[in-house]
Amino acid sequence: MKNIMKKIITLILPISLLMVACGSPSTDTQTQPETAPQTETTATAENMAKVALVSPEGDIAMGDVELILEVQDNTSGETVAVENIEVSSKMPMEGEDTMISKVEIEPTETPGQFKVKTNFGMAGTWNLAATVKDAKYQGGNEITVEVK
Ligand SMILES: [Cu+2]
Repeated sequence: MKNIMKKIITLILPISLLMVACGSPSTDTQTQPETAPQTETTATAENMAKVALVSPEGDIAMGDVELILEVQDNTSGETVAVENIEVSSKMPMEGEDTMISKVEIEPTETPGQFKVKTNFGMAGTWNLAATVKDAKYQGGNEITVEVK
């Protein structure tokens, strides 16, 4: 019985956290799946990659944005043509629930680069948590974006 209650609580908690959005209309914020748990595959230095923001280079304005993210080999820094990436777009709020924005990811003509569409509904610091989804490569990191 205790275990069942624990399960129910851990299911309800994240949902209730997502119910409240701050600052922007609730239509702007949508549920994103949490970052998937690490796969069982053992990672070595040869198949670790990171995700970097390549565009835009300057200031990012509030509202709808199109970003270009690139997957790079951790060791060589070279672009890696991975199958896909997962990205979440969140703004941590002091004393309020984290704002979570919808993210759309499309491949570009350049292998290893992805077009990421999201909405920065508020000025301030946004965190893009990126995870590599590929049979050979793995890795993930957070990209911090200052929105004006
Ligand atoms: Cu906010």
